[in-house]
Amino acid sequence: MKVCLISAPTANQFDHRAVGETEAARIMGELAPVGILSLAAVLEAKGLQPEVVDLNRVYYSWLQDSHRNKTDFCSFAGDYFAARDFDFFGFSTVCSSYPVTLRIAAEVKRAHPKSVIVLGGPQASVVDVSTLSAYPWLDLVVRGEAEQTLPDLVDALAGNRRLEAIPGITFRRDEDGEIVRNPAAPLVADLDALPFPAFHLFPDVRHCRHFPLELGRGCPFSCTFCSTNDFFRRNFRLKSPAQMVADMRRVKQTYGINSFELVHDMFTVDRKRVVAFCEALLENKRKNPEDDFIWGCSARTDCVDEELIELMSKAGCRGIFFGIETGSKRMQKIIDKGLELNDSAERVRSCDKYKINTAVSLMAGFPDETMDDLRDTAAFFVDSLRYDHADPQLSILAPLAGTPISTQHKDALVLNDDVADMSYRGWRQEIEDHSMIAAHPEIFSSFYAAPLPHLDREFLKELRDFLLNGMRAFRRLLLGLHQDSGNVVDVFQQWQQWRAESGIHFSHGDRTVYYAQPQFPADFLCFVREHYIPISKAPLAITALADYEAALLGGDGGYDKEQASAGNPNESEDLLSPESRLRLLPGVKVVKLPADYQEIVRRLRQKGPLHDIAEKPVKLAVRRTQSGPAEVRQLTPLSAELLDLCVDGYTVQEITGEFLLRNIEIPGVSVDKVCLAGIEILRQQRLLALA
Ligand code: B12
Ligand code: SF4
Repeated sequence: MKVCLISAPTANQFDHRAVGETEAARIMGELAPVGILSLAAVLEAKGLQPEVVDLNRVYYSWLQDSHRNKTDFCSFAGDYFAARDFDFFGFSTVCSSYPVTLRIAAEVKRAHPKSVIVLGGPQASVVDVSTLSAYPWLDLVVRGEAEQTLPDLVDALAGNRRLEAIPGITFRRDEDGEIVRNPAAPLVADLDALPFPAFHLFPDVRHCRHFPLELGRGCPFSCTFCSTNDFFRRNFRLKSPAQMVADMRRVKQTYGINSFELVHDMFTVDRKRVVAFCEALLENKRKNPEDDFIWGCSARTDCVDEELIELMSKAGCRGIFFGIETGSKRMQKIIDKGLELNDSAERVRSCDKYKINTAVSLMAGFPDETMDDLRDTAAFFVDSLRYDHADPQLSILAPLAGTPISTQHKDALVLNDDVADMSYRGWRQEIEDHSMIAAHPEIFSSFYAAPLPHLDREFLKELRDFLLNGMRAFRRLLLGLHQDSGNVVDVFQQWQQWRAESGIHFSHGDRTVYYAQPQFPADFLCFVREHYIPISKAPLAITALADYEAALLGGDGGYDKEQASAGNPNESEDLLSPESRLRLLPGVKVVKLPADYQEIVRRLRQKGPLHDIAEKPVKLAVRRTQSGPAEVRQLTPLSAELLDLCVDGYTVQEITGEFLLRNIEIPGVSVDKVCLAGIEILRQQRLLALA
């Protein structure tokens, strides 16, 4: 039997910008479909030769081609499969791209009517019966983990067994068209016994920066919005530390990659096993110092402590995804997450201390949520900005099929253009997808929004856009405003009123576009200066923060020499002569502020008062980096004088002369020595270069 396994399309990174082949290969590599590669390895072990098709790659080819050829993606994919002959087409499914996956499956059935069309993965598994009932071109759904089911199914389809005898499948019976749901298949008890996933069938994986490797399955908790706990039947399993280390070494040897995204929804359930894993990694590194593995994982804040975080950091952990979900104590109980929020904030701080980046994942739009709950979530979001290694995220609840929350509200789900996150953050929707979604809320519930009796939906969506884009454009100012006002939502409401009065309006569709564009931070800074600072309790601190952000955004308050020559990368080794002329390095700006920026940042980090920040003009050197936060250095008065003179194009000799004229001196040190030493320090700090 010729088997083709097809990944669910999940790459939306290509939608809004041109992405070259190298970056595209990296993106697709990092989205490697671990589930079907595991299945492909199991089939290979049984002597079959399955093929794997990555729909992300087909999508990328379509985008490259679409300027010349005006077909839609679905027909393009249909043509792609029409030219390939298989007996078995197995589609992996995820909620966000389920409609387009089903439409592509229809094209495949049209081109290969005798083939069997099979679905698997987290979405089809929970809407198996309704999907088969609604779409006659589909033959079968494999529910849940499929390493044991798939080989049996292939055997049955080859005529060696009856479908009724295969646990874990739902199928359309040939004789009468009836949909039959067999009992569930057993879980894979020993994950170590699975073969290494067939990454050799997925060439893009070699371009990964972070290689996806499965660490385990199943989470014992029961959050009401989560689908994955039920999917793996709350049965927590981990691969053994020895197996994980062996898999990581194998990746390093085969692909030369030592950074890993370890796939598990909730790795840290069992502290002892996390310790054992970290110790195995440290032991491996002692034996093989070249194995400098770094990795990221998912955890709950109540299943880690500072000591464990320190050990994880030593063992190479560089990123943790924390699902905090809501900043409201009340909502924590309602959604059965049950986190103690002060502890959660402490864990984010501990990770910052050990330089572990944290995704602080929050959600809003729960049916029971009130304005007070939303304020608490917004506060948790902004509070986490005080830690440089924290990356807060805010999504609007998408009720996933089969979850308690979507079942409870199934008759009150709301459909409009961009209600739930899935509609625009998930994979691109076509008109045809919209009609499928509208016709079958029970199958596509994640494209709907939950009812919000206590909140204004438009307010929530705009707040979300405001926070996400505000954090990117003016992180510390946002934190300062939150701290000064008591809650960022109050500032947001004032901003909403100001922008309406200032004639900044947008229709629903344009809101997200407006917030993502540079016009938003520019308008917002006007708001802060015109409206907020006059009523602020800490006008000086807020002015300093606003001036700093304005300078970074390219507004007033700073000067840079990006037009300066890029300079020689080894230039700090070149000797200075009296005739040497200096320039700011590209990307460096000098910003003048009315108050001590370092002190303001220190107080923001410690939630200290801002109102008594005193007037103290300072200068900062800021270097913008390509990614990540800008590097900031508050300049000593001497360095500030030197930089000023360098920016004005003076030679070392002229600078010395100016110093003499301005009476700048350090007792006991000659002026030329002060100048030379100061300039050397600025060069080592990579602020200055020889012109
Ligand atoms: C890694 C991951 C991602 C990665 C990308 C993964 C990729 N390859 O593209 C990223 C971070 C990008 C991502 C994004 C999203 N994700 Co995600 N993700 C995961 C995660 C954590 C691991 C997936 C994995 O590798 N699992 C391990 C393998 C072994 O399991 P598996 O994939 O389920 O495969 C097994 C079975 O399903 C089955 N199977 C799978 N395919 C097939 C096909 C056939 C033919 C057969 C027979 C069987 C079969 O057999 C496999 C082996 O047993 C899962 C949660 C989880 N633990 O699975 C969520 C999960 C898949 N994601 C989910 C969601 C909701 C999303 C987002 C929509 C979130 C969002 N709002 O942005 C986005 C969608 C992105 C998009 N643009 O469409 C949900 C899906 C729920 C659903 N009903 O579909 C999950 C289950 C988590 C959850 N919250 O419940 N995700
Ligand atoms: S802890 Fe995470 S994985 Fe576990 S049920 Fe809750 S949301 Fe799902």
